Amino acid sequence: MGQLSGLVRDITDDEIDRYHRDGAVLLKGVIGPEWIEVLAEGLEHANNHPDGMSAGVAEPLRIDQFPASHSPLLKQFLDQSPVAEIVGTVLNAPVRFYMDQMFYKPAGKISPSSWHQDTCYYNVQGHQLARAWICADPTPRNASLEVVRGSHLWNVTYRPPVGMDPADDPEAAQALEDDFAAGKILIGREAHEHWTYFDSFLDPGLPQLPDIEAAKDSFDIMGWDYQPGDVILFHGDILHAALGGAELPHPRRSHASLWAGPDVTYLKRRSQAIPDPLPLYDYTPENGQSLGEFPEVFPIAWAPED
Ligand SMILES: O=C(O)CCC(=O)C(=O)O
Repeated sequence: MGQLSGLVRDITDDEIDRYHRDGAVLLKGVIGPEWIEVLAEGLEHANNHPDGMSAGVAEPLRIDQFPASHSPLLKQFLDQSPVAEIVGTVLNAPVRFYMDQMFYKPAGKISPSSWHQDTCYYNVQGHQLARAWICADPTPRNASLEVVRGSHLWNVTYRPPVGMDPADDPEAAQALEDDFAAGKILIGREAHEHWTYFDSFLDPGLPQLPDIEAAKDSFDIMGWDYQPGDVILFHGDILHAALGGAELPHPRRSHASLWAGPDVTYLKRRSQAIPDPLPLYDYTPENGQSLGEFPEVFPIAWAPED
């Protein structure tokens, strides 16, 4: 493995403007090949060491929550690669790491990831939630990410398309409603031991996602051919998906990390589908508290120079 480099090139003002205007931008060639080797090995390690949060959503797709917590090379990637700097440069703000995910799609017919927003799955909100999507493998547009341009500014939180439907189990749903009304968070610490997407509550109070796939021409969709070293940076509220069905001779191994700028605050959501970061369960965060109030859990990962 060669020497580990910093940011390969500067992020341009035009790229920063496009992120804020469109809600997503492809940053071409910003991460060096030696970091992609670290990423690839880190993803292989996570894939070979499933834990209680490695949900086989629909085999052979593997999605891991917080994979860097059990893959030392992924942790190194998050701590030392230029990812935090890239996010902080685009936000022009200090950034804190919130969580990461692995989407491991084996060679052959690539599974889709259906349309969704990210932030409605988590107990956080803010305009400065940004997601860095980085793939260890070349990925043509028909297997990489697509987004609905500008949907980060629609000011709507859609219902995540996962979870227990209250219509199927009204009693269990009422118990969850009661817990929520009593100020409890719905997904506890134990979820880090055993968790699936279907443990959450399909919040009927949130609007259902539009059927984007069925009416694709009605939406302004952006997507990109992706090469390792690129970063697709997108806003936490943007609608996005990955197409399925493309045949690839190699796996399509992606890592997505979620980063928070200063305006990001804690928010208990009925639609929470992903557990809070494990160390946060040692605290009792209240709605509206800034993540910066928990510096042991969310230290500043990168900050612009004054
Ligand atoms: O890589 C994928 O297939 C999906 C990624 C995604 O939905 C995300 O990072 O939020």
